[in-house]
Amino acid sequence: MTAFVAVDLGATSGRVMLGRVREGTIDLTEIRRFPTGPRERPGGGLRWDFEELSGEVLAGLRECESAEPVSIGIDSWAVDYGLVDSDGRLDGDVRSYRDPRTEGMARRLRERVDDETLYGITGLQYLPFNTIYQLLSEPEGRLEHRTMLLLPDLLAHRLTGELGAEVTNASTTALLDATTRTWSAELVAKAGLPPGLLPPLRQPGERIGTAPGGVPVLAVASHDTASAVAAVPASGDRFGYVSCGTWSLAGLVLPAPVLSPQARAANFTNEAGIDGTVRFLRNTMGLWLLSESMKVWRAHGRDTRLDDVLTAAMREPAFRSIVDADDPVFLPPGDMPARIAQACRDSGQPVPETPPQVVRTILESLALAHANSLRTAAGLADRELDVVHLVGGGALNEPLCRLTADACGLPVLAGPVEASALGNAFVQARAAGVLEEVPASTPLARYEPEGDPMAWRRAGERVGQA
Ligand code: LRH
Repeated sequence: MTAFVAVDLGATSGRVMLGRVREGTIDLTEIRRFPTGPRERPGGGLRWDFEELSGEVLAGLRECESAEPVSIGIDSWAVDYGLVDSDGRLDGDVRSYRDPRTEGMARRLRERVDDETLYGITGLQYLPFNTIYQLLSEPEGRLEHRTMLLLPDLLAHRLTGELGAEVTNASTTALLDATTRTWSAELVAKAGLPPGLLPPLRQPGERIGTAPGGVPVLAVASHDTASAVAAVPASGDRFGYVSCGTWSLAGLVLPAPVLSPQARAANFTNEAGIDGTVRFLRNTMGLWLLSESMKVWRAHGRDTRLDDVLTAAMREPAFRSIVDADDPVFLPPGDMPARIAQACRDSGQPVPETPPQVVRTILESLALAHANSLRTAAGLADRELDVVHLVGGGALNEPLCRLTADACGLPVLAGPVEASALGNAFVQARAAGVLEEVPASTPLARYEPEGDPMAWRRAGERVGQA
């Protein structure tokens, strides 16, 4: 049996998985799981503990040794990076995209590159934390004689000593040309970044080097969303997907980017996928709204179990209060229920008071955001959709899957849950020549749409969704 190690780092937890290929399928076994969340350093912003992260990954890799893996692949959340000096040492910390340091950076960039040009080159959704804005917020001179490595590339560098930038994740920096899939020298120059900052690009499936212990490290689709979408068990082109974890990424797989003014106005992204595909999607807050709320309730000593609160939420009246799940006010860590309450107050809706009421608001708002993104994507790309695949941790959230089906007016197929790890292992297995197609994993459940689609439309209109 052939085994591959998939290191998959999410913004709340990371895991080292073994993917064993057996009769055309990949069996995933979790070898190690650890929390990853960013931490506030007094006076120093919100940071990931890279030493702790790489220690966990190394420990996980050691635990995989007896399976004699063929290769190792690493994927993680996008946009964040470390700076490596000319001796190959990590200089400073890896900052979190939730750190407010990028405030005002979009304005600064706009003085040098207008929005139309930026979108025309990168095709990237405006998000305040895109790497280009993080780089612009670095202190004067800090980028000189440094190489920027996105997190999976930084880990690969720790394992192999090799420098590079895997292309799917590089496409989230706003420095990659979405059409040519090469770094945009024009943007690097206009943004005033040192020309040597960006390392050579590498493609999914390419060998990076050798890890301690002698196992090859392969570039996979190192952006977790790219790996998750590579694992969507769909065929044809009449499907949409929602990769649902900390974030909800809802959209389509396309053969080429859509760089139209309409796509820019709708704030759609064209991220690079495997095999030259494009992930045409919009990024919304996702289960972060729920996990941050749960954190607050638990901190206040409420014995809140997720399953109980989800069940209770579904007994609350429908469409009482809706929020815009895209609103940047929900981005930083902190008191989520209070921010949701404020958003409802500001829009003249009843204020959700109890955890079930807050959770009902979150679930409906997320389902609406999913439906809105998919409908807009289909319109912009001139596609018809028959089905929605919901992959990632959100596939375990039954009410959310059900409401997403209702809001979209389409069946939802839920699963796989570990889509990123599966896509990661798949790219390795394909490079090793032991699999050609992503395994058609059995969905956890199929949710048929119910209820009145117009009621969802009207609810969406409350938060400006057409
Ligand atoms: C999901 C994700 C998403 C990015 C965000 C920073 O984990 O990679 O695709 O937009 O994190």
